[in-house]
Amino acid sequence: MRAKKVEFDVTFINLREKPDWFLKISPHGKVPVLKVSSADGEIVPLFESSAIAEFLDEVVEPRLHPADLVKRAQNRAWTDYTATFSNALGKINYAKSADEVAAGIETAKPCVQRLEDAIARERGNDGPFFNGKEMCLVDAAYAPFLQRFLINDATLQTGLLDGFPLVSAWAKALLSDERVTGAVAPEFSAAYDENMQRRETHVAQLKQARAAAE
Ligand SMILES: N[C@@H](CCC(=O)N[C@@H](CS)C(=O)NCC(=O)O)C(=O)O
Repeated sequence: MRAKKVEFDVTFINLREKPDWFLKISPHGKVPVLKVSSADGEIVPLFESSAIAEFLDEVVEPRLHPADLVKRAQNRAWTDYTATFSNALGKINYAKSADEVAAGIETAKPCVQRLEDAIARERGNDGPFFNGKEMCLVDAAYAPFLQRFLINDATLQTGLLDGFPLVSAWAKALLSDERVTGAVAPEFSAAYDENMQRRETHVAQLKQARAAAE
């Protein structure tokens, strides 16, 4: 919505204490949910980020999906791949020991390699976004996962992205863009750190040890 300059109201919720109004409108109790007006003026909740993004792309100009049908299908396929990608990065983010982090890095490498290959093969320009100069729906799909990984990587320093210059530059472009950084609650970084502590992750242990040593 920020990329399309749509005016909207956003309510951030605590996922550990989901409000009743939210549970009433979210079919599977997950975020995001977008309330929109249907053709007959009824307010209906849309859910699942991909479905929401596709809907917005159909109703609000400019189109972020490529005009070319094959390219569009390829983009949708890479958006689907976020499930595998986020799963792999989750193994690093939620690792409870240095050994688990190291194993997570090994699991993530082939996933990042696939993205690196896709950009090298399919983009045909210097970016900085997945398709080129303009942000697209694939960018919107990957940004949250890259954002969370990079918050932790500032501490973990896995070097995971170092071997993948295209993905690395892509992540940098996304995380220096206000449409991405402005999409989370102002207290996001602190709340994310607290989540890491609650889950007793290795990254939280490292942060605590460093803070204690300072
Ligand atoms: N495939 C869904 C996943 C939504 C999802 O997993 N949301 C998470 C946060 S990123 C959530 O609401 N979790 C709360 C819960 O499962 O209770 C999408 O992309 O919209």
